[in-house]
Amino acid sequence: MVNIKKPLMRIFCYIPTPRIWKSSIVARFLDINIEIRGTKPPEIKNWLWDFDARPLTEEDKIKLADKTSQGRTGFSIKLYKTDGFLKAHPYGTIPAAFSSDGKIGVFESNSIMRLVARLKKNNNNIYGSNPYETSRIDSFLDASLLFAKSSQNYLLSINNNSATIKIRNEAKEAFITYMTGIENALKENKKYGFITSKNITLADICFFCELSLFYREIMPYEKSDKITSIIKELGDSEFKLSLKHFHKLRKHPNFKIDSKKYLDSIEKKSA
Ligand SMILES: N[C@@H](CCC(=O)N[C@@H](CS)C(=O)NCC(=O)O)C(=O)O
Repeated sequence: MVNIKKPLMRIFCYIPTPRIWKSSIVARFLDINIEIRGTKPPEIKNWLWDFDARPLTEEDKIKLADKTSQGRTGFSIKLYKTDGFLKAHPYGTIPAAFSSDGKIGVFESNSIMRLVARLKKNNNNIYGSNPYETSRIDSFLDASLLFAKSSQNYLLSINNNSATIKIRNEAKEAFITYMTGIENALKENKKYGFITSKNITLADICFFCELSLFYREIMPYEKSDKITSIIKELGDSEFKLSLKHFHKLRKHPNFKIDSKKYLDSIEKKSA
């Protein structure tokens, strides 16, 4: 829970993950209460994927055996997804957000983050203050998806020991493209130090979370020393402003709550 008011939405996912931070950081900025339901990544396969998500009992597993479906992205085993879950979430993925009555499903972490921002109607410029600013923020969120696709492919291959130089280099190309746009935007807006505006917006939050997600690739890949870290290879000078922005944001209290332990642990393991 982010605060004590009645939650305006629920998100089901494994935790921690920077994909969820997109929403929890926005919720903190806007003082919106969202409910996050889930468990550690290895345990999520033993949960019922539903609006009313919960750990499965042995009895559930027998009763729901014919309701399982093969996981596609990041899961090599069968998952227990209810019909209600699949109706609300046609791609069957997590993070999975629901309206507080469970009737409307919102998927894709960027869209879930946008929902949080839209729940606060007044005094809110975190998603831009006119249609042009909002759409420019959307442009950065859409651009991040192209990077996220290759990044996810690479990170999953690291997780299951199947990384290849080809997968790594595709991720490198996507990373360079994404970061070049961020770097150029920060250069243009140097006076304020944010990606699109005078203040933090969803573009900055999305950037922070996508880079946090990618950050785990700085840890050594034990299966092969030919797969080396992209971030380390490119060093600090290539995307100077972007990396400075990332390290500045991680110190902000609304970011730090989620990210400190996660990023510190990655850095410790990569030292
Ligand atoms: N681009 C999506 C990624 C969602 C995604 O790929 N989720 C995976 C876990 S990382 C999933 O739910 N897989 C379930 C399955 O394959 O059935 C986002 O940012 O929300």
